[in-house]
Amino acid sequence: MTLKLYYHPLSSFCHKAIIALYENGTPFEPVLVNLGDAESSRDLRRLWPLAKFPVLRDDARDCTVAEATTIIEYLDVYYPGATKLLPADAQGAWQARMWDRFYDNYVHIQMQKIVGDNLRPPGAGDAFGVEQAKTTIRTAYGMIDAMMAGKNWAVNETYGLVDCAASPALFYASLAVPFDPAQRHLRDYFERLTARPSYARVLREAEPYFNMFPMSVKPALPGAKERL
Ligand SMILES: N[C@@H](CCC(=O)N[C@@H](CS)C(=O)NCC(=O)O)C(=O)O
Repeated sequence: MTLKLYYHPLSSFCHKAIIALYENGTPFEPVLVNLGDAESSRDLRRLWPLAKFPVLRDDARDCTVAEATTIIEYLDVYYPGATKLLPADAQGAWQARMWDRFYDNYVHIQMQKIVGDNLRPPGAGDAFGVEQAKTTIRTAYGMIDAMMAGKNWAVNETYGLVDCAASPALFYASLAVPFDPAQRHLRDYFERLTARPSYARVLREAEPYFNMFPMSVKPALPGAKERL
């Protein structure tokens, strides 16, 4: 198989890339990274010394592609499918890139800051930074609620890059900063994202790892609470 994806099933940025692969049924070999295992860690560092995942290795084209956004752009160009992940029109393209940056920088990375605080040594937490991150996420939620009024998908009413970015960012961020029930456009958008078959599959595959999530509140499959 030509494409290998170095990933972890719980990793939010990996979810973003895997959604894109599942959207188009793109064949790939998943390589589960265990940074606690010397060999697995060395294999990833050989490709990408920063040891951040996802990393896509394309042997057929002799390319190593890091960064979830770039992986999605790469797939869109070299392994296209029925779901066009980046808009073809110039207006849609800059909007997709802007809102993708928005979700990564102001939701996803802020969520990582909050979650990562639980992994710091005792006494080395950053309570002030965590509060700042929560404030940023709340501001972003307000923007998303306004932006999604009367819309199904983020750009051009077509599922694509921004929706891939939004899915794991909102899934994990909502554990740290629950949605305001009054923000119904945000809530409805999130429900559409988690119901999308590509992301529903990613979440089903992540479920066995949910208990590893380093916060007292654990992720759950959408609808799981209602089924209890
Ligand atoms: N900017 C990168 C971020 C990737 C990232 O933060 N990945 C996390 C998992 S979600 C990771 O590699 N964590 C392992 C570590 O930091 O040791 C992207 O967009 O792909």
